[in-house]
Amino acid sequence: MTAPWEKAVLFLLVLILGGQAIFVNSVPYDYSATTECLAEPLKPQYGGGIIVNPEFEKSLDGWTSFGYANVAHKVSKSGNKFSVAHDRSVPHHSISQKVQLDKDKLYTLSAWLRVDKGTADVRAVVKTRNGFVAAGTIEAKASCWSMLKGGLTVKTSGEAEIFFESNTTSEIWIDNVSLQPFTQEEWRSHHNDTVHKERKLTAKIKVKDPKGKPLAGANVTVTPIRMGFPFGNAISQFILKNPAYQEWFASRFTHTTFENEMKWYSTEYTEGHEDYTVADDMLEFANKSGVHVRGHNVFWNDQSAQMKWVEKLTKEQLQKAVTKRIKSVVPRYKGRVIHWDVNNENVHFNFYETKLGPDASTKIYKAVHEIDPNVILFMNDFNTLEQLGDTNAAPHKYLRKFREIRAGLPKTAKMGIGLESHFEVPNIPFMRAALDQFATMGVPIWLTEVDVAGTDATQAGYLEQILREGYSHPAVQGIVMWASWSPKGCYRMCLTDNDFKNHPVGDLVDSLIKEWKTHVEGTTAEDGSIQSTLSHGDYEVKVNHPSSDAPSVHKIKVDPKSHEHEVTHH
Ligand SMILES: [Ca+2]
Repeated sequence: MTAPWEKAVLFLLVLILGGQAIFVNSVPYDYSATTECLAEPLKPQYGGGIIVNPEFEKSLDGWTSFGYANVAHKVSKSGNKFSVAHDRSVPHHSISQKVQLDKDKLYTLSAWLRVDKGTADVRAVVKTRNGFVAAGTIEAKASCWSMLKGGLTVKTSGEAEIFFESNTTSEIWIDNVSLQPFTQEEWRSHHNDTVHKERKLTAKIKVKDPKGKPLAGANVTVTPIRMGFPFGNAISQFILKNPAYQEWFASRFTHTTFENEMKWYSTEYTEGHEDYTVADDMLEFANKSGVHVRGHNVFWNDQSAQMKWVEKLTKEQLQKAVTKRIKSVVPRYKGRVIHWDVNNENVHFNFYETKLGPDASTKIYKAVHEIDPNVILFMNDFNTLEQLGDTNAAPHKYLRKFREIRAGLPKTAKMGIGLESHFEVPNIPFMRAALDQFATMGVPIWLTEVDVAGTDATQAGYLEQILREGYSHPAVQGIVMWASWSPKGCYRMCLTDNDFKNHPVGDLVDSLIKEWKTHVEGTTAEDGSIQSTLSHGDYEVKVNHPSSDAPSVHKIKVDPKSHEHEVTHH
């Protein structure tokens, strides 16, 4: 059997430059990930990439002790060979391999890990000339093997050393390690492949005359009206009285989230005095503009986001208040919001669990589902893609909470994975590897609050990397940015100034929207049809033919359910 990586290196990319065809070996990206713990590890991705002796078939060749750990070579009952770092008195005493890293490349890392007792968070770390770079974390167990998937880039080219550390001093078992470098061109080719497969399709438009006969030689112009891929931005209540803000927003985005206005502290700041006026008005603006709304949020699990009156309630009183809140906000917006962030920042915080018991979140999700069975119930949290240092929010921790909540819900309940994406400096290979892990859940994944801190020259470049990675990941189904405007500034990132003139990040967003939409013009063939590659979305089709003076105008929707469209010219 041919290993996937062998097929991969046989794949040839043809670049046409100045009329010359150049053949480049391009390694396709392996999007697979395993989030179940297995009795035996799977083969290393890419045959191990640049790792020497990745499967430990040749004893410990290429590997050395890191710190003061002792390293052993072992064989399982089924004959699998692996390494064990033992006698570890501190977390980083481990096993390592020296590698040469290039600052212009992106590295995808994977490894299979196990511990000898209990569980431990095991982290892959790369010691570089500029310090230590974290590349990914997984919870390793004693009974089975867990796959760590991550990645990194480095600031300076040169020798580096990869090792695994844990938050305990138990043995770490390591096997089937892979570190695969990708050039920038290869990384872009992965984006292009996904965009072609997931965001576009070959559409056929057949033009007929009023008698139903194919109309050859007709000039057809296909102009995008609305992007099919959900791409949005948060809004604030300032949009209600500001026509310039309304025009700027509605001409760009298909989806939105209200920054604060649906939150409990906005609709019932004083106990018993509910006021939905602002949220209702914003929803009306969104409906009028054809913009879909993510409901944000029923509750926020952060202690510091609670009203004074809520903090003072007894357990019984809080339970009543929680039920009342659900029965108030969920029916009100039933059918009018596509998602609910149900108990925001579930992974980081536990206000409701602390007050009401460990299954408080599950009960809340269930109650929302019972009232609005069609709304997608999202978990929504930060740092999972953004900060490897925040180990409380690592992908495996997020998934543990996700599975815990899902296990308590009826099978019919639809859940979604919301990744806030408040970035500083993105680690793009890690971001992709984390999304691969979430993709194993088979539910909608959205980047829900994308922004980049800082206003320096790097901000637009980082935002571009993040948005392209999200748009080009096969499992991501929508992106909403967190750049709602207010006269006093934005949360962390403003796309425009106060006159709605673009900042560099705004120009970037506009250029991506332009790139992601497709325009086509052509002439129908003998069979009256024109065929072209179009991005998913709504289009206006204008037909001109010498048989009539005026053009005819039609609307079509291009999505995976509809490849062929028929229009009648006058
Ligand atoms: Ca092995």
